[in-house]
Order: sequence, then C-alpha cells, then structure tokens
Amino acid sequence: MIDIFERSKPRWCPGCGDFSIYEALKKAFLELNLRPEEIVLVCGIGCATFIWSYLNTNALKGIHGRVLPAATGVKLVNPRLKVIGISGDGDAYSIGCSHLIHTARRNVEITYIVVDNGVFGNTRGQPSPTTPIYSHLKNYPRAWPEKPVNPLLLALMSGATFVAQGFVGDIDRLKEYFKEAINHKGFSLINVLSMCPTFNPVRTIRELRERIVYVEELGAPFENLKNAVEMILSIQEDGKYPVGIIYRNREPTYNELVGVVKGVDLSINHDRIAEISERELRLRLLQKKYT
Ligand SMILES: Cc1ncc(C[n+]2csc(CCOP(=O)(O)OP(=O)(O)O)c2C)c(N)n1
Ligand code: SF4
Repeated sequence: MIDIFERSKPRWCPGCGDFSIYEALKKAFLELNLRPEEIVLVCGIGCATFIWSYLNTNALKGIHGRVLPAATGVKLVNPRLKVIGISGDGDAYSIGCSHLIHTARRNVEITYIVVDNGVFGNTRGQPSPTTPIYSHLKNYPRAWPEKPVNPLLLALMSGATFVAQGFVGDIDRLKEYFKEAINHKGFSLINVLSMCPTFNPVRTIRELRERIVYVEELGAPFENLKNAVEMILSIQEDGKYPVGIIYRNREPTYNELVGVVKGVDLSINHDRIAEISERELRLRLLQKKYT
C-alpha cells in the first residue's frame, strides 16, 4: 500500500523515541482518513520537531518555543485545517511555556504533541524543565538541583480541555490518543513520555514501562477537573506516571467565540466557510482588528 504520508525515511539516533511518535502519528492520520492537505504540522526547534520533514503534510517550521502562537494564527485563518503542534519538552515548557498557558485558556482547537524526553536533545544534553531533580545526566554529571514542571497539571490548571499522557513504548495506544485529540473540539495537550538514549541515560524504556499506570483502569477520562487532578497527584506521589486520556471536556473553542464576538463565522458553519476564500477571511480579520 502506498503510504501517502511518507515523505522520507526518518533519521534520528538509533533508539530515539521520536520514531514512535512518527509511526503513531502517521497511523492516526491514515485511520482518520485525513488527506495530507487537510493537516498542518507546526513545529518548533529540537530533534522531535524534525518530524515535519519526514511526513507528507503541510508544515510550518517556526522558531524555538513559538509553536502555539503560529498554530493559533493558522487555525484562526483556516479553521478547516487540522492543526498539530509538535515540540520537545524544552521547546514547550521552557522558552514556550507562557504560550502553553495562554493557548490552553483560550481553548484554541490545536492538538499539541510534546515529546518529553527529559533533556534538550538537539543541543547535546542539557537538563530540561522535565528533568527529574537529582538526576545525573551525561552532560550534567552533578545532581540536577531543580524540581521539574508538571506538564499535565500545568495544562489542566491553564484551562486545557483535553489532557493526555502517552508513552513511546506503546504505539497502538499512542495512536489512539492522537486520534482522539485530533478529533477533539478544543485545545489538547498530549505529553508523550519518550527517551533520548544519546544524552539521557536516566530515562530508559524499561524504567518508563515499570512506572506506568494506565488511567483508563481508574475511570479516566474525567470531565471533572478535581477528579483528574486528584488522580494525577495520587499516581505521581507513588513515583509513577499516569498514561492515557486523563481529562476531556467540551467548551466553546476560540474560533467559535471569536466568530460570535466579531460576527465572522469561522468554524461553526462549514458550508459557509467553504464559500469564503482564505484571502477574504484574512482581510476580514485584519479589518476587524484595525477598525
Ligand atoms: C531562541 C533560541 N534559543 C535557544 C536555541 C537553542 N536550542 C535549539 S533546540 C533547543 C532545545 C531542544 O530541546 P527540546 O525542545 O527538549 O527538544 P529535543 O531536541 O530534546 O527533541 C535549544 C535550547 C534556539 N534554537 N533558539
Ligand atoms: S539526540 Fe536524543 S532526542 Fe535527538 S535524535 Fe538523538 S536520541 Fe533523539
């Protein structure tokens, strides 16, 4: 079978978790019967973000930490597109962290995949915001003194309406989380537990596998925020990782609200959108902004 999404063979280091993200995403697109032209990958800087050059879709390769503002722009001017942001944990939770908060609270309909390998892989192994405290990394042999950010709680507290955690050792499940997120009306974060065998010896597939708790066995996904937060805390207190779709809720998306507020129907009436050219939509948005 011809794989319409394959552009070229991916090239990451042997054993890199990025291969699994690539496979799971490609399968998700195929199973959702999406066409390459219906998808835009918006990528930052880092090893994981090179996925855009291996997949046959539209892509916007931006700058470090600025995936979400660019993705928001794409979704606003062309709501028919499936907009998928790809970042590493450095891109998303260090330089790009404030954008995560604001895009989540706006509930922009973007699927945000963060490949969390606990290290800055592309710049040769500096500790990242998700490096566990007291870790000894290859390029930081002393015990790392900083507490990590908690991406799941950060996204939930910021207002994300879909929060999941995946694991690169389980591509089938990962593909299902991607499919659900892509179909979600609203902002979705999927933090994917991954590995950088070249620079992060602490994070191995074995270590991850031993510490995973599948949240579907605990009644997730929840619509109730408190239930989701309590479950995450109780799993993490035991030194484990929750994996699965943790929280999902339907709230008005930014396109829906902007459409209502500005009187421009951007996403609700798809027939009408089809009538309006992209250029016209952009002009209307600009006019609304400056008048
Ligand atoms: C403004 C700016 N600051 C710093 C850099 C250097 N830089 C490139 S990639 C990167 C971090 C990559 O780590 P991560 O986002 O975790 O992705 P990974 O490479 O591990 O997939 C950094 C700091 C840059 N390109 N631009
Ligand atoms: S340096 Fe790490 S994250 Fe980058 S390609 Fe190699 S294994 Fe993957």
